[in-house]
Amino acid sequence: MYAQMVKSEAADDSPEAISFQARIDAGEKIEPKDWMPAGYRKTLIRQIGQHAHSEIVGQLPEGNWITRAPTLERKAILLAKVQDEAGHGLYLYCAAETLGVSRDDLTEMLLDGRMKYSSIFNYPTLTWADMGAVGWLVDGAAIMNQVPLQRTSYGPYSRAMIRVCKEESFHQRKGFDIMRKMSNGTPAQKRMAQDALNRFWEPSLMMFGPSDKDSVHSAQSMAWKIKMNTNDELRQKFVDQTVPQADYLGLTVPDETLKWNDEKGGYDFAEPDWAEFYEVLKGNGPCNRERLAARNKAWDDGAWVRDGLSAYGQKRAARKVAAQ
Ligand code: FAQ
Repeated sequence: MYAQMVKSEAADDSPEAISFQARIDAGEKIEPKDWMPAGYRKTLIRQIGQHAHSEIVGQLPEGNWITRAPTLERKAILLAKVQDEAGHGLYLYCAAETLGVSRDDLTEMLLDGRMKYSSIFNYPTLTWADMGAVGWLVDGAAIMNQVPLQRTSYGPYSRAMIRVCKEESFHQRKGFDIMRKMSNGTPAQKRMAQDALNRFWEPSLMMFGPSDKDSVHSAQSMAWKIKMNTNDELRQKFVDQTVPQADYLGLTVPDETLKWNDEKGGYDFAEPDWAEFYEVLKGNGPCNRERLAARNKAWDDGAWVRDGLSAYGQKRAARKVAAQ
């Protein structure tokens, strides 16, 4: 149904497409029942779907530490944070559904590898300090990307982002608080914090996507205001925001080339290892298999709930017909 719907839309130089672009240029929001080019719909489904999957798979690295949090308070906070991520996934699946794709279709595309999720979640969380690094760096990068997306052209996506960003800000502060505690703790705790920063720095830079010269979708997505900034612009902003925070913690960003550049008003920094990034995207990261196995198991284990709900729905519908 989804493929059919995408094909049936008018060509890009049609009068509909021209007035659509004029609406985008004027800063209007596009709503689900409005006409939209096939490519716009397809790009949104890809991006919102990938974003939703990232929130859901993103529960796994932190979920790994719920049973081992050092105090009851830390456990309660982590539990709430992981639940928030599940909620973000649900808002985003709902936003994608307004484009005519079902949540089941999206999930199946994730499980059989047709859809991606963020590369960052294919890295393991080895110590408690990683809970700090994930909140500080991963949620920090997510916010950097998502704050501009509050102004994205598609109404349901933009509204989902407003809510998500409020919660992500809390997550980032919670992560920073763990890093602060550990950096000011015993020498062993400080070493753990530094080690977490060392391991999560480059993967966090990769979250913004390939460099602009290699980004496939940026130009068109920005013309449609699906994306508001390029990948490199956001990566630069993230580095500029995060380096002083690392300094405050007394930690060292693992990049010997890192240097303030007065002329550009930002840091010069080393590009992450793009060969590693593409390997992770191909499914060869440290935890890709484990993450997909966990999602497949959850999907299979939940089959009885979905079956029960659809049987109940059918029964109610049959009763309504009988009563008419
Ligand atoms: N990982 O042409 P571009 C979070 C793919 S939320 C995997 O530049 P685009 C919250 C890309 O899909 C994190 N794949 O693509 C949280 C494309 O492949 P395709 C998720 C990546 O779409 C925190 C190809 O490379 N956030 O973390 C990645 O214009 C803590 C070419 O790239 C979002 O999804 C990557 N890092 O720009 C949860 C935000 N980068 O589809 C739990 C919305 C690129 O053609 C715990 N998304 N690719 O096969 C976006 O802003 C964009 O989609 C980008 C990529 C910036 C991610």
